[in-house]
Amino acid sequence: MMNVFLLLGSNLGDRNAYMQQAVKAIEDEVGNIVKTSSVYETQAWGKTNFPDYLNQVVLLQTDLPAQTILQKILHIEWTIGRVREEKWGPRIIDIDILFYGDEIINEPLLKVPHPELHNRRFTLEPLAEIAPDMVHPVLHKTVLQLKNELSDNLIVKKLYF
Ligand code: PH2
Ligand code: MG
Ligand code: MG
Repeated sequence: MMNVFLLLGSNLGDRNAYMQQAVKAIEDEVGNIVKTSSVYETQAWGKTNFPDYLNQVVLLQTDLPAQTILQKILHIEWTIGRVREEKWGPRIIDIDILFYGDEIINEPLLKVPHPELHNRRFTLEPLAEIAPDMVHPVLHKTVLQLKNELSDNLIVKKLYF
């Protein structure tokens, strides 16, 4: 079994409902969720004039290959109703693979660990809540260390568990 960390995000419409739909679809179609972080409300990163996001990290265990997981999460985004538009633009749901065990994947449409993970407080705060000791297989630092070294000071606040 592989430990797979996913990041969920939503900053458009009924954010709570979309996040819940995503968690349920992941359980049904991708694998057993063994841990979930709290839900955080986070300032939009990249283009900061966009509405705040909800973000949450989930840990699941699955035997599926990473490419299959990618196909499944794209399908889930699509069934929830995501329309792909502007890069970093508002979206009702986004599901990204953060870690796939400690594997390093460098394919055109799939880079794991997520290449921006270590630069983003909205990712590292929820990730550190459930996996502070996880070692980043490229940077060889724990999630907690990466969080402590962040220079991203956009607001990230824990909403509820
Ligand atoms: N996702 C992005 C761009 N900016 N900002 C926050 N706070 N949360 C996100 O999930 C997010 C973002 C691209 O996927
Ligand atoms: Mg994303
Ligand atoms: Mg994405």
